[in-house]
Amino acid sequence: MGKLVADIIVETLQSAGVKHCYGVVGDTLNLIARSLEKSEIEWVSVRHEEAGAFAAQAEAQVADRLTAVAGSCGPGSLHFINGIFEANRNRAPVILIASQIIRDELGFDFIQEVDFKQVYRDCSVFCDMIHTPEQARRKTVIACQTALAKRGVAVLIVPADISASVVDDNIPYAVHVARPVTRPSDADLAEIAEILNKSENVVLYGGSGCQGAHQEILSVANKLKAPIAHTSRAKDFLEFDNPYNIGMTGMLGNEAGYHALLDCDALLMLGADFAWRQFYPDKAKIVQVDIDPTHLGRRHPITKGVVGDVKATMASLLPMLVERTDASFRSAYVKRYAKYRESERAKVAVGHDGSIPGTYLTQVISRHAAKDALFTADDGTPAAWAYRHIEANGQRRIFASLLHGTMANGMPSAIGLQKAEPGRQVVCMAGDGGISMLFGDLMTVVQQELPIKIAVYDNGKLGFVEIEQKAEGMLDTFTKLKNPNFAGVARALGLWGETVSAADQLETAVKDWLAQPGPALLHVHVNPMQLVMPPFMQVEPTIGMALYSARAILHGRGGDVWEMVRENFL
Ligand SMILES: Cc1ncc(C[n+]2csc(CCOP(=O)(O)OP(=O)(O)O)c2C)c(N)n1
Ligand SMILES: [Mg+2]
Repeated sequence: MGKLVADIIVETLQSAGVKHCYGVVGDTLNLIARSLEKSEIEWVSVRHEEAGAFAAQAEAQVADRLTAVAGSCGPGSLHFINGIFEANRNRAPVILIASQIIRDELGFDFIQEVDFKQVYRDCSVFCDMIHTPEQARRKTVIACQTALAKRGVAVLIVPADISASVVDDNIPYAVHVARPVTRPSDADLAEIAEILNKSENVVLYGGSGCQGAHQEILSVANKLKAPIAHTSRAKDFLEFDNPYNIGMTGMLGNEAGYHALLDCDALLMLGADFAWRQFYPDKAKIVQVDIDPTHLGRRHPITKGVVGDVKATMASLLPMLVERTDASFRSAYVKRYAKYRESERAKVAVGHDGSIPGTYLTQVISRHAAKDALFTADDGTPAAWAYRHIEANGQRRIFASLLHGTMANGMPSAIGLQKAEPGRQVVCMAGDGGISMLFGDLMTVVQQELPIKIAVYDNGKLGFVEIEQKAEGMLDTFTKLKNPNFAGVARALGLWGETVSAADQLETAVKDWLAQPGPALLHVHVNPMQLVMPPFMQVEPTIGMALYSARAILHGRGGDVWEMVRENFL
């Protein structure tokens, strides 16, 4: 008996593990929507498709399962693009069903015609159209399988006449996902062991590939008496229960991690593809372990690169390493890191005049949030504060746009996390710029009855960009934001909403906010002059700040300079 292609597509998505499909319905998608309604997949209506893509990629990451988004033809499926870039860069298995105008009109600039294959080619691991009704099942299977196996976005373009076709569907194509354990050859392992055994001071440097390998990494660090530095993305996996931790490197990092990498003789990179080349050592031998062979040596020249899962590779390497007794190099950096943490803690306090620095707000949130809370943070100062001031414990997770670096990721990602984990506390740290960008999807939070807790870090500006401009010696340009009372807007939309401006009221406000049973938005006026300091005072930013100060004073804005100095240096 014949089967409707729309049903075949949805059935295949369901068998591949899809639980939610985020999107906005319309014309060419309507038949698929009807099939979805009959299926076990839950449809989540969003207000802007971009928000749906952010949500899907967050769900895909936290639940480690294929998650779907679907759009109508033309603008509908085009709107996902920024979230699709985010998903693909985060290696999140997401499938976009991009519905298309009928085949007969393709190629004639028909109304709403968009060549999705061109548009999505650079941000997907699979991008193809179902050309005939007969190939519907096979192509949907291979799209799902590619997203899961290559870990990224599959874009499946589905012309409306194909969804509406009925075909004989009796060939049992099905999604197969293999999860092999990969480790380097014995010869490769022997070579790595020799480099590490012969080096004096070794540092381990972990990236997001360290997920699930905590114990094996600590065993290697113990044997080599090596400190462990990590990227921001690896914070969730390496900061907790780790006496050898020396924190993050990079612009968000600290000086212990930064200097250890520059001072070591051998660097063992584990599942790290950190992009900024200036943070790599020039004189040390670098050994890189990565599951993706294309990552080996692509950021900085390396001595030896091997392919493997971090967990399996460390377990195989351990017996080949010579146990050391001298832990003085490691102790020096662990102490340096402890000193940095202490001084950071001392610095994080109520601002002058009782104002609320973003760092202080983040510490209060960290103190009161659940032990297994899921955090999202908008690109901008909220992401910087999240990675520096949310305490990791092995259960908490932080989701920020570290690879794509997009604004507005926070609140929509929180939607996906809460859909995936209805029982967990989900906290979004939003910028005033970030939240405004996809503001409409606060209505999705309400419509879906998701008890997400949103804190808006309202500094009245595009703060991070203003810091960049100041570091370049510029006066702030086009960064001001004229904001509404976000709490009032939240209440009008159906969320709980409160505003807080004084530091002495913050603790109570945060507790009230987190205790709300439903969606809640805390609007916090944060100190607008707080800077994100790099782990070292680079020469360029220092000169830049001096130039900015000189220009600001010349423009009669000496008060701004004084406030910036007072909030950050005094
Ligand atoms: C979609 C997008 N547009 C622009 C930028 C450039 N950008 C990076 S951070 C930022 C400012 C963010 O402002 P806000 O959300 O208010 O956070 P703040 O840094 O002020 O705390 C901008 C404009 C970007 N990363 N993504
Ligand atoms: Mg801002």
